[in-house]
Amino acid sequence: MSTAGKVIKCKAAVAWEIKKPLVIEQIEVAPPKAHEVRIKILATGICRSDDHVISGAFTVPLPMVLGHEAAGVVESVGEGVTCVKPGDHVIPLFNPQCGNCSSCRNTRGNLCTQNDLSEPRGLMPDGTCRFTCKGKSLHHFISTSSFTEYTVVHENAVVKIDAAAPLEKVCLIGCGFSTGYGAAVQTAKVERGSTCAVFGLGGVGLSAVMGCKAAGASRIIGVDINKSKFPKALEVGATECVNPLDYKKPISEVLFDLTGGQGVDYSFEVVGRTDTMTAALASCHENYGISVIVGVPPSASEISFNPMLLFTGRTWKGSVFGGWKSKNSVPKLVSDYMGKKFVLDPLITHTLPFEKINDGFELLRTGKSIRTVLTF
Ligand code: COD
Ligand code: ZN
Repeated sequence: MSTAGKVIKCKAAVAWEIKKPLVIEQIEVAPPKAHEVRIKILATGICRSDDHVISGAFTVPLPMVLGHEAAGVVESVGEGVTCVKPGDHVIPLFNPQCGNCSSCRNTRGNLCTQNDLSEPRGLMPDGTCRFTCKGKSLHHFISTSSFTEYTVVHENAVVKIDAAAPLEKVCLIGCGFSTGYGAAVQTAKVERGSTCAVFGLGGVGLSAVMGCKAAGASRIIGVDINKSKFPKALEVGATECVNPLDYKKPISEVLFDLTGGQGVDYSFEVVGRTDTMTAALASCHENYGISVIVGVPPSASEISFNPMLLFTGRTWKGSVFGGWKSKNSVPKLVSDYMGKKFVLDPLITHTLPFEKINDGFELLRTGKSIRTVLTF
């Protein structure tokens, strides 16, 4: 029996309050309005940003259905939707691509003004919600909300992918993988034969390592204070790893020593700390070095640094969603995965049934997992 046009009752993990576990509830999901798409979610990763909401570090309106790194199948579409149809395999896009705003129109831009990241309202673009639970409206998370069996997104925040792609793997292309990989191949545009340093070897940092490797870097130095991260980094492409805690001198000097006094061509900050941001900048070549900030800094933090670091010619840039225009790039990244241009398996350390979502968060908080994928 078709569910199109009807309210769907299903399971979702609801964030009612910060610093509390998510609660599996039965919720009602309204049908998609014009230019909206209702998706049956089949796999979703747990990302650090979801946990930032629960810990209170990322302020959003509650109650909310979190989750944003996902893949699923279109259940039904609202009036006027032409980009997808029921049955299509899709990835929701936390960074939409409307095609009309200044960022979408600029060849170098990718942070669509329709995003709900910078000042989260937790609503559909028309200002309303599609989820209710116990008579209360639940907010949407960064244009996606995937910790639910069904979600509704705007057509600008979803893209069709190859139906043959394994959803429980390619869901990572919805956030973590693309963020790190794109920082290297898209934002920094790492050149063949170059030397790179990646600060922070979590899931996003490992994806940056993979991007440096795919771009043909000949040396990729992993930097992390937790040496248990090194074997996996070496497995996905790092050529060596260093632990700043093993040295008395600043890590930037260590990296200069390792590169014959030159510094690295490209450095990536994938930790989210201001001290590692300046250390990564200082580690790259004084003239043509490029340093990319991928980690989200603590809110309201500031950096003071010696402007000579930039005066000599270094470039310091940031990267959101790996610099990719989401609608254009996500299907291509899925094809590249299918064409074995990169792997995702090393990033997926745990797969759990959706009901075990809070266990998945615990694995993330205790540093035991890289990515946990929840299946429905
Ligand atoms: N020096 C070196 N490494 C360090 C240091 C330090 N001082 N401190 C911690 N680390 C290491 C940790 O040991 C850990 O291995 C790594 O840094 C961080 O890894 P994780 O697992 O905490 O984090 P990731 O890889 O999941 O990445 C999270 C980011 C920190 C990059 C976070 O900012 C993020 O998720 N960024 C993506 C931004 C984004 O686009 N968000 C929007 C939607 S998600
Ligand atoms: Zn994410």
